[in-house]
Amino acid sequence: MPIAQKSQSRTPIDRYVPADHTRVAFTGGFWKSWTETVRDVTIPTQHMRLDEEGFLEVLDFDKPAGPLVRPIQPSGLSMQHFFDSDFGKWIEAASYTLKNNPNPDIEAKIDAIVEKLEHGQMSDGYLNSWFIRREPEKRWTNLRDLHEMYSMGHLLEGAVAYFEATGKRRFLDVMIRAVDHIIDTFGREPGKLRGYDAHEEIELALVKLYRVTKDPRHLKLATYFVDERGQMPSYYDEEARKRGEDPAGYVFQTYAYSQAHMPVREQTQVVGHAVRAMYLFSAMADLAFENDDESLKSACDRLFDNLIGRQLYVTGGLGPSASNEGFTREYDLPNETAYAETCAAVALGFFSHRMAQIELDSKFTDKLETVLYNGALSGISRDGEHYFYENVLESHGQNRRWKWHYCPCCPTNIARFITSLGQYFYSTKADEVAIHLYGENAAELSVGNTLLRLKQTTEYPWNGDVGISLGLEQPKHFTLRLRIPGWCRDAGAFVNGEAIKLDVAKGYAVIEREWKDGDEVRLTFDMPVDRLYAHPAATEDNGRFALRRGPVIFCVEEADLGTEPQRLRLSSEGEIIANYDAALLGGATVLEGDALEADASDWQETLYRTEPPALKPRRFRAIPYHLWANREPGAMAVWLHEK
Ligand code: FUB
Ligand code: ZN
Repeated sequence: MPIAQKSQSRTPIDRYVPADHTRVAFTGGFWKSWTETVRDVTIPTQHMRLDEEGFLEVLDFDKPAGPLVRPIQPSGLSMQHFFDSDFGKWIEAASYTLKNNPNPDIEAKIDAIVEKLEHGQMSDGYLNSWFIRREPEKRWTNLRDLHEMYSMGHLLEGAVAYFEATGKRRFLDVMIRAVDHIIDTFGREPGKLRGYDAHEEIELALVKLYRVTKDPRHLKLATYFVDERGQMPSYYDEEARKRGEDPAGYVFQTYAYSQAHMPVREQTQVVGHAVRAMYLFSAMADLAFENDDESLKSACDRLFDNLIGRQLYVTGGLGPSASNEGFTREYDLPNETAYAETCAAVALGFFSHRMAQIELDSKFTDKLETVLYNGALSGISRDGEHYFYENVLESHGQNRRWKWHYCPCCPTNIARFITSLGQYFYSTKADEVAIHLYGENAAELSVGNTLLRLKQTTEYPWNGDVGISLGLEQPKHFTLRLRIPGWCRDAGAFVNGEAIKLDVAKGYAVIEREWKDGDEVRLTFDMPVDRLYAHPAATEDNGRFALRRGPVIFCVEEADLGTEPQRLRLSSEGEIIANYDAALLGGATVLEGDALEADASDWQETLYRTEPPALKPRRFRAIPYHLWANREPGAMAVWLHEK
């Protein structure tokens, strides 16, 4: 099948560039304590876990490989095949903190890993601790199952981040040599393998590398991997036969598992493994941006719409099924068995954010905000050192946060998301500044050649009042685009105290004028408590609603209720009040109201009877979903039964 070509008559893609996260400081408000906790607790403790769990030992290239820390699974993969990815992501997350908060101890730990990687790297540039130490003869023989490029991709992202934070080139040079080796090995040129890794990741990492090196070969390789994906006959069939295996014996049965069942531009439904899908789509958005590729942009649009229209949990979680760590049928959104991996929610943040740089539309940044305040943030505990891999929307108390995981891909992913958070708040281009997210911070942005100092003063997401002050050396004419959140039905805007009529384009209020130092914009977003109902095809949620206030989705926990929240019946109309509780897990808004509880007191040993249970009135309290499972064990529900 021919590779889809860029349309000649395409509309040029209008691009925004994200803020430099090191120039966005969370000086107070909601994100201050989260970013500090991740920097001061999460990053150091993750290194401790990597060490004490035996992960770092895989880098002792001079020693014979010891017993496996993680056994081989039926797919042929051990988690240990991709331990390199965990160092890569940890280095990336840690690096994002270093510029503004130099930390010689963390830097020394990164340097020690880099030294070992450099020492172990093969003379042709190949770098993967598993294959170098255990099965050198098998390298590049199973791209379908064994994650070689996935691991290298994460090391590459780590190397780029570390170089940008410290200016040290050593790790970057190691990884450029590894990429040179991949360029020599893969591609359409005669003598090369026409392969691509089944776990996407290297594609977006290569775009990051290209943005640093400006070496067109790096962009070309990323483009090749994305264009080659799903071409038939399948590389994975051919590769399996070369290994002497019958391709029909593939454990996951379909290459849809890896979004490799058809060329990416022909895909219309989001399928397969959720993290893989989001990494692929992030790379596609990157390449649409870099290559001005309208056909890739259209594919991303279709897939994004399919995801948010039919396959996304209300929390921004995605991928309901454990069996493929991913998608099943549309509208299949079970709550108690939701897989909704933290990595997938974080990666949807990556994808949404990238889409917003190509086309400024709040449908993208609304989802970025949803994952940020809900389905991704739920993946880390308030103390910063316990995690969820699966982010269920309902529990009977069996789901507890863990200190480390059998497959610890999620902790470093949520860490890198939060340590680079500033980039998601703002974007700029020529004479425009876009504000995507709200939360107290102080930022320095470049608008053309002008330095703009922006300061948000707000209690968001607990309160919908946002003050934005502008600092400029001299007056400057530019357009400010301010996201009006999709959840908000009544928004107001004021410039220097005067109400202005909202001119909204694709969900962003547009204010074009000459701005001067000291100008103040104030936004007011009405934040009532909303009851959200799901599409009837999402049958698990029939007869239930979820509570949302602003960007935050709430849940009811047994810790507040004293019984299982599944027993509650809530009215579709009764008043639900929002109160700020300073004592709750560092401070959070909670919702309180009247409910009915199915009374079990007259049932004794009866399991079934012809009379329904009596309903007794009581109060209930709901807390932000991202804070659940930070107190004593117990049941939880996001979707509550309607009376
Ligand atoms: O396979 C590598 C990572 O581990 C995936 O992205 C996660 O889903 C977990 O399986
Ligand atoms: Zn994960």
